[in-house]
Amino acid sequence: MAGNRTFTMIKPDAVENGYIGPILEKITSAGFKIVAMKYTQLSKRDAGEFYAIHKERPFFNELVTFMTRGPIVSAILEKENAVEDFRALIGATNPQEAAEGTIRKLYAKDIGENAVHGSDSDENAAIEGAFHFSGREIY
Ligand code: IDP
Ligand code: MG
Repeated sequence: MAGNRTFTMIKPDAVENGYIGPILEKITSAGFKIVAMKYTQLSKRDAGEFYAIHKERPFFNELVTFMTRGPIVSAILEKENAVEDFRALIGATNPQEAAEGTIRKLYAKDIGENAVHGSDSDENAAIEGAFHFSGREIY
């Protein structure tokens, strides 16, 4: 059975462009409940660890530089079928290929600076949520 939580980040490009409000509006309008949320900035070490699966990819350094250049919003979201539904809401990794009305289509520039993160599995949603939230928060 599909889980009911996913993890997201509003990435530095979207924060810089003033899109925190519009993106949160899209998320809550789509029926996601915000279970935990914070405004923070990743260190290079944190970003490298978070994206460790992409360590061997040619864009890894660019990705770490991008994800650490300014503040982000990280959040745990709740909804039935959360992971799959949230991936549909954000759209394809490359905004040029993202469906009309998706968050990346509306607010992202390119495949690197693509406005939002969304977990790709229930397992990764749990790992990523735990990475960003200590467990001392109530959620
Ligand atoms: P996803 O975020 O849609 O799951 P992944 O393939 O897991 O996409 O890639 C993680 C992140 O790495 C992307 O969201 C994007 O910020 C960055 N990225 C992916 N592919 C490229 C690329 O070809 N060039 C630059 N950055 C990329
Ligand atoms: Mg991914």
